[in-house]
Amino acid sequence: VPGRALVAVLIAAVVTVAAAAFALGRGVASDSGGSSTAATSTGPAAVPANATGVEIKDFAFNPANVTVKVGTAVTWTNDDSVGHTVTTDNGSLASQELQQGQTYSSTFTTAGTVSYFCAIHRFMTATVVVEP
Ligand SMILES: [Cu+2]
Repeated sequence: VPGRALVAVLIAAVVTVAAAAFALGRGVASDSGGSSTAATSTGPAAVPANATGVEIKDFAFNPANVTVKVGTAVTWTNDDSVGHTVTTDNGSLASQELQQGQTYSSTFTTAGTVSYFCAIHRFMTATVVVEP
């Protein structure tokens, strides 16, 4: 029956528009947030594919070695109660002293291996391997 087919098409169109509006709303919300990490962790689509995280915990970077593609943003989060830094000798990474809960991010735009350390506790060393 042609009439019923038309109704089905209309319903499909409305659902599509609603889904698009919902997705758009989520995008705008996460862009304007800045520190909306908690809000955006509710769905897998909210976590960018070109981002990864390193936890600083118990005087160690975890994982100590991460491999990422060029263009990837790495975010370090200090979960220790003492301050740490994310530092390289050449200054390519130079965080402030991160207190508990604070984060530092850097986007890696050049392939290669970046060895870094905590400037306060020089025994804390780790690497980021950046693949082309
Ligand atoms: Cu440290």
